[in-house]
Amino acid sequence: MSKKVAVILSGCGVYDGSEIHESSATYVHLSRAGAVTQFFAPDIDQMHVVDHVKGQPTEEKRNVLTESARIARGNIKDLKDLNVSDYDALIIPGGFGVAKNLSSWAVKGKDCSVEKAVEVAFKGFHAAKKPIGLCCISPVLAAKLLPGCEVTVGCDTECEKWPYAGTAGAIKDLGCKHINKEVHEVHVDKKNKLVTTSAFMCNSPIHEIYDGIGVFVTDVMKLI
Ligand SMILES: *[C@@H]1O[C@H](CO)[C@@H](O)[C@H](O)[C@H]1NC(C)=O
Ligand SMILES: CC(=O)N[C@H]1CO[C@H](CO)[C@@H](O)[C@@H]1O
Repeated sequence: MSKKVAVILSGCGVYDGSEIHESSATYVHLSRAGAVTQFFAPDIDQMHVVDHVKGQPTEEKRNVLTESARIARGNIKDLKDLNVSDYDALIIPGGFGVAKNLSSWAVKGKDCSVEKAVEVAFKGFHAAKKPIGLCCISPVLAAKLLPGCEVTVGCDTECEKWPYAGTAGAIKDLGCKHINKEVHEVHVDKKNKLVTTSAFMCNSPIHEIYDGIGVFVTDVMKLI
């Protein structure tokens, strides 16, 4: 029987939704591993819509589920209908949508709230001892929901290669352990069945991000 993996998206586009390449890499590597992917997203408005040419917010309104459906090729369900017993693992790709729509991390940092349906899904998989994979900025969800857990978002010292290294500090402030890892590496928190990798938190060529997500997906599958 093929393993079934639920993937939660947060919109379509790095600055206001899911990072498209991370989502696509996840989908490709899951397919190669023989898994069946089912996408989910919350049926809510995006915090805002960013013009990806200008890098500036526009006046438009867009819906997270509708936008995520573009990446999912229509293979998507409302997150409130996710039944943990139907899936073997959960993966949440990165992108600012995680910090703007799945949580308010972009605005409030470690004092953020997490979207209710995301919290229910996350805690459901964790309670069922099913693996959870988080990449890029998504590990902040684990840091917020699972105090004491171990994650990586890459490196905790800011430099040209690691422009978002401050995130690691905020994760530590939440009482979690941050482990420095390269873009082609993952950290596995065995106790919590949590697999994390930096992906685009690292300023590195896209093929390295793609390959890192390959390792990440393989390690999530191993924990099933
Ligand atoms: C979830 O799925 C299980 C197994 O298929 C089923 O027994 C249960 O009733 C479902 N829960 C909900 C809320 O639909
Ligand atoms: C958790 C969270 O902050 N989600 C927000 C995503 O964006 C919408 C639209 O602004 C808000 O309603 C949600 O609260």
